[in-house]
Amino acid sequence: MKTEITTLLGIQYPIIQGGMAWVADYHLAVAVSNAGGLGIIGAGGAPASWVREQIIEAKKLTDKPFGVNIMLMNPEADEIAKVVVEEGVKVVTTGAGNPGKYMEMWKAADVKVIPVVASVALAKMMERAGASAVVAEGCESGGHIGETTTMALVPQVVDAVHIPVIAAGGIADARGICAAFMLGAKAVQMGTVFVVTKESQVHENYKKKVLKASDIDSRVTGRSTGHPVRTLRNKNTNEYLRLEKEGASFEELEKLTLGGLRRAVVEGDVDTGSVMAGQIAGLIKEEYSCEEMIQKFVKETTELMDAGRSYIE
Ligand code: TUI
Repeated sequence: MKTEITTLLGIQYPIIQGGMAWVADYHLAVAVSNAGGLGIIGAGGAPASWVREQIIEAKKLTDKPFGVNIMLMNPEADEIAKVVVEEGVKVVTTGAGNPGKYMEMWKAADVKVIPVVASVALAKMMERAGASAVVAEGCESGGHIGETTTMALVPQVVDAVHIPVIAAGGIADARGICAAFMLGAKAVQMGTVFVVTKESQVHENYKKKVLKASDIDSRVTGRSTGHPVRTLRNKNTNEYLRLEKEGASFEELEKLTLGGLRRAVVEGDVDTGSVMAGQIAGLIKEEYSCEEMIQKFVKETTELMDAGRSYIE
């Protein structure tokens, strides 16, 4: 399954694991990279020292390329941006902001930069700034999201830039991967499917909640504050959405989300915690190892691609 992205990154399959805060640690990233995809360590809101330790552990366990995702709202983003250079990380993805101010430093260090974008405007700006590729992430995704769906966003970004585009949001099987290729993407990034893999260190309650979710179980909180976040519905989202409707202040709403992701992922409090997951959670019913899952995707994607002509008479 060679594409512009597998060549660019030196990986076997065009499958990238999302850099999910609190979830994507070195265990998960190494499992995905060793299975032929691109594993990513998600810095999330963690300190730079944690990110450095994770990179060091990952290097002990794989010779394959892996990446680091820098969530740009992290107060230590400036330091993390330097850590990835110092530790010789080959690929950096960014989220929740514009990484423009780091681009020169990363390019000088030969780091491949792949910003996650939710709009054509940011994709074009990132191409001009020297990005190697972009992830076009639709609002089906879990966590912090933009406005536009994957189906609408990906072809518009593909037409707007010359660098390869990676599709994300709402993809969790070979059908989604094929659809992404049809939209012009050269790879996919998936998050929710990797949350429930055997190598994922998230609390068992979190995995169970994702595996039990149906198609209509996600909610978007924070639209009123300008920070929309998709999570699986629970006591926390009910309370948040009620307060948001009543016009609660940013501070009041913030109190509900603060630390919520850690509470859900680490402590397993999936009632008052923040269970970030994409709309595709309803499709995910089984726990696989990363190797099993990636092999299944590759086999089924190849079969579906070969069967392509049979879809029209
Ligand atoms: O970043 C993500 N997803 C995330 S980050 C995250 S950590 C978090 N934890 C608690 C509350 C809130 C966040 C969880 N999920 N995806 C990539 C992404 N980036 N989606 C949307 C964007 C984005 C949005 C606006 C990128 C840039 C942007 O504006 C750029 C500008 O011009 O400033």
